[in-house]
Amino acid sequence: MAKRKLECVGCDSITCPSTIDVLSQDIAKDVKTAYHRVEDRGMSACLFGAGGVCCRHCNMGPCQIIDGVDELVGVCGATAETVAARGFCRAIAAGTASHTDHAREMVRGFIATCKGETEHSIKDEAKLLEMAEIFEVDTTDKEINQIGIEVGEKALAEFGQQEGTVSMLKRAPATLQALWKELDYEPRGIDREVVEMMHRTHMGVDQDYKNLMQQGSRCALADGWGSSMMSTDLTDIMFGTPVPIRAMSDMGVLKEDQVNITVHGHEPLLAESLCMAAEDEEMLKLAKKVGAKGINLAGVCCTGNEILMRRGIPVAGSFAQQESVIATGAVEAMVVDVQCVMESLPKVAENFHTQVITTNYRAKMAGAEHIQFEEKDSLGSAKSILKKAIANFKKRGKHFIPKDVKKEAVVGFSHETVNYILGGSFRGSYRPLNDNIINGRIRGVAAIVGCDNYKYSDDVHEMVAKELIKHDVLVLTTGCAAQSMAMAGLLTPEAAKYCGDGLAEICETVGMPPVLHVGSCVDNSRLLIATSQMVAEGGLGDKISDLPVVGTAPLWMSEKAVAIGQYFVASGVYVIFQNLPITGSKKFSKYLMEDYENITGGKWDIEEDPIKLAHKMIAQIDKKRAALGIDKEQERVLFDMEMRRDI
Ligand code: BF8
Ligand code: SF4
Repeated sequence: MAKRKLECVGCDSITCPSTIDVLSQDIAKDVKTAYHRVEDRGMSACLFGAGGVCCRHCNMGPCQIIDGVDELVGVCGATAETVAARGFCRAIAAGTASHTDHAREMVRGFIATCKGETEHSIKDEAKLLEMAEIFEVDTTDKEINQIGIEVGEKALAEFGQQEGTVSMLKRAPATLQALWKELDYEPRGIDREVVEMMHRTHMGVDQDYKNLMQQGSRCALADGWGSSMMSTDLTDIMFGTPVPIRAMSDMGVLKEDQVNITVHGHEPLLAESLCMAAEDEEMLKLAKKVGAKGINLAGVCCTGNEILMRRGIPVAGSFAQQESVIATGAVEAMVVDVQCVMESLPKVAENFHTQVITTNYRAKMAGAEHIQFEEKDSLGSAKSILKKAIANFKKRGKHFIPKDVKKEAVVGFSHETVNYILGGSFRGSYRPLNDNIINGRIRGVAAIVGCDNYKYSDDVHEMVAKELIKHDVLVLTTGCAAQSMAMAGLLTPEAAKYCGDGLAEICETVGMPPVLHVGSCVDNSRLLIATSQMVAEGGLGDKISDLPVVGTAPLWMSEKAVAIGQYFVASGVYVIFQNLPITGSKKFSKYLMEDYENITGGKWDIEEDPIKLAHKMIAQIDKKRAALGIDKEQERVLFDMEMRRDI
């Protein structure tokens, strides 16, 4: 098939071979992607917006503020720091609301499951019992589903709770819990913090950027240590806590001779039900009837991560590839639910036989067909969706599946797995991780999380990760960043070849990749638990802020990333992005990027250049190592057999 020249400047930022290959085929010649729209729009970002100093919170504006120019404060008198803080806090509120509304659906689905109203069941009883302890549910003489109902109802009540604190905070180190109490950061109820944040950012309410950020932190903690953590745990209990599993990723996972269905979005109830339905004899027979050899499910974005981590179902693409996946012409249906779904998808699908199917009453799209996913008839809903896709198979016309680009990856590193993979199957413990940080084989730990963003080249995650592992920094990854890592071949033990000597030795001994896939964006809560367990294990200080641990979401685009960043900063972690809408205010930028370190021990930073960004992370790790007194060059002792067995 002939290729066309990609005539857009945005495409200079594509390095992914499969994306280039798909978009340059003849069949994709009329497809417009975000790369094209970046070029077509022909506008650079508004400097006021990019700097966070454009306010449209009331109809006297919009007001563009110039920091330090008296005439250019808002009509109401709002200064640059107030406007930047209000905008930043609204992003936290929106991100928290998204994770929270997702989590609420998971809790409701969990309760329905425990009541026997869905086709799912409890898979991880031990984890449910741990949760019962946290939520103070008496388990004596109760059968497991009853315990589940009581845990679920207590979890659900925390969304609307007005007083007290959310239960999961108890999992944080005692030092951090005490600090949150002192700072008045403890979330009282999950929804309450989002509502209060929206109120305080309304015109004429909170006009003190420091006070706004007090609520910004409380709201973000309601996300990380509240709704996201609940969602991750209940999802694990229902669908299984991930364990390492080999799987494939990239558009090459689509199959010539099968009905290809891609699942895109975030809520795993839909994806899990589709997985179950795709194994159903009736569905397989229907597929055969239309000439297909089977049903091939593949994930996109975070839903992709959920089924990849738990079932080894392949991932076809990340956020940036969602349009390209359709542009293969080989997808019978793209099934979507909520979040990160581009409005352009039905338009792209018009060029092919692909049916875009929306499934959630909260998220409909013009040009898509809606089939409501009913959680109480999950298998029935999933089958209706599959039937639609199967019927489409015969309509598949010219298509192009990039053949040689699918990449193998080892995924499924829940914080429990990290515990066991480094601690041995008989004594799960973070001791070996802490010891190897103390002895310097592992310099520190970095989280690379978050989205893709067409503003920058698509290999930023890969560049940052390679620079970090080269300097012996163990990388944990989630979200679309994890998918880029898979496509770059960094999620395999063989990627040890990119590591410094110390980290390479650990990876070779344990047989693990230097970049560990920890899950979807909601699963960043696993990283909070991992850091808490590192503190509990001892030897690396008594606070999360003492640990040589850092985080980044370099290519962030979603407001969820801001909420995630803030819950890490409020927990004591250094977080760096390529840009943030705060630079229009000197005071507010200084507050987040310098002063915050004296409040929580964590802070924000910005660096556009990926390699410099990685080195800022390394410098922060080294600063923490020096403070812990573990920065001295130690004599390098190679692992002997006994030490290998020990690890
Ligand atoms: O929650 S990483 S582009 S898919 S927001 Fe969206 Fe960003 Fe991907 Fe998942 Ni997370
Ligand atoms: Fe302008 Fe103040 Fe209204 Fe914002 S709230 S739009 S700064 S007048």
